[in-house]
Amino acid sequence: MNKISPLLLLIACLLAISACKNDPKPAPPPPKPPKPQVNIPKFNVDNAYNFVDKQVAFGPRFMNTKAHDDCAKWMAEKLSAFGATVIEQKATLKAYNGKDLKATNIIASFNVPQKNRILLCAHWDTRHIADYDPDPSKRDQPILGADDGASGVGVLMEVARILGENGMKDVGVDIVLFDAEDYGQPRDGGGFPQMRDSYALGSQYWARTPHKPGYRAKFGILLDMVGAENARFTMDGTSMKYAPHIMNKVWDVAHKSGYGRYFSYEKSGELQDDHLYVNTIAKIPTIDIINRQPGDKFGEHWHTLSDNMDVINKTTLNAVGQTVLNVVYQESIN
Ligand code: AHN
Ligand code: ZN
Repeated sequence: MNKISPLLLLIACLLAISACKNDPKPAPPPPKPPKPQVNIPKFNVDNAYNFVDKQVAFGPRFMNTKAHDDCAKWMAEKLSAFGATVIEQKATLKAYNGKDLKATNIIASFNVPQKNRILLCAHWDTRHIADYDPDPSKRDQPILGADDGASGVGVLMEVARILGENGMKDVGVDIVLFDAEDYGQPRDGGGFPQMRDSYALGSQYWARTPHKPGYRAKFGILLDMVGAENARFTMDGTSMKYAPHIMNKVWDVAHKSGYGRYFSYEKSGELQDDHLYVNTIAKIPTIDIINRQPGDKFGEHWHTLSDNMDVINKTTLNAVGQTVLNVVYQESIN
């Protein structure tokens, strides 16, 4: 008589089912969806290096020269081919020596309708005189500007190619290549009366007259002299005055990405670079990633005829390019 009555079994089953149905305990929450992860694309440093080399191959690229205008055309065409909306902003700017400089700022925009924007910038012109060359007889010659000019542009052109190929979410990017940064008055005046703010004429113009009236970006990053082997990016006083939170953010990303040896938390003196005018005139908090050696000196090759492809180092270009990409794609999830 060990048999369970079929009737009892049925009742037990029904009870079990109803117990389940009426369980007062809320169902356990479904496992949390993983934090939205974007796959951050890999910076291709060979492309960046070739973009630097290509600019240098045009020769010295200062205003009112054919090499300058040919390089502008190449950059604008390349950036369009990468899928950017490109604006060439032309202006005639008065130099310390009285010359009228025919300048072109190049603006390459991605995800144009997006209001939340990041500004990435560099200057593309090169200095007309090697006024710091060790050989005094050569100080009137123009420089190739592989580091001072081409390096920042080369990195940003590769960033542009990647943004065009991969797209981005919840953020737009404007790459602004400033002209007429480096036609500043030499230390000795060059035989002309002292002129204030004689450097960075292109960025001063753009900051007063942006490519779109009322242009805003959440923050900006300027790249200047980001190609040398021993580059050391310190926290300059101008960036720290106007955009300390951006500087800390970018430096932290660089360290987390494994590029801490280039990005030093050491503070350095204030700098009159393009970012000064983007901060003070356009009022966009903008930092400068710029090579500063001990004593706040620029690299040995600075404003000399040695600023050629020999100083360009792929490991440095990669550290900067991947850091910038990581910052941009971090913004696209936050
Ligand atoms: C001056 O020397 C005034 N400013 C440094 C900015 C600069 C020059 N960047 C490249 N060349
Ligand atoms: Zn320079």
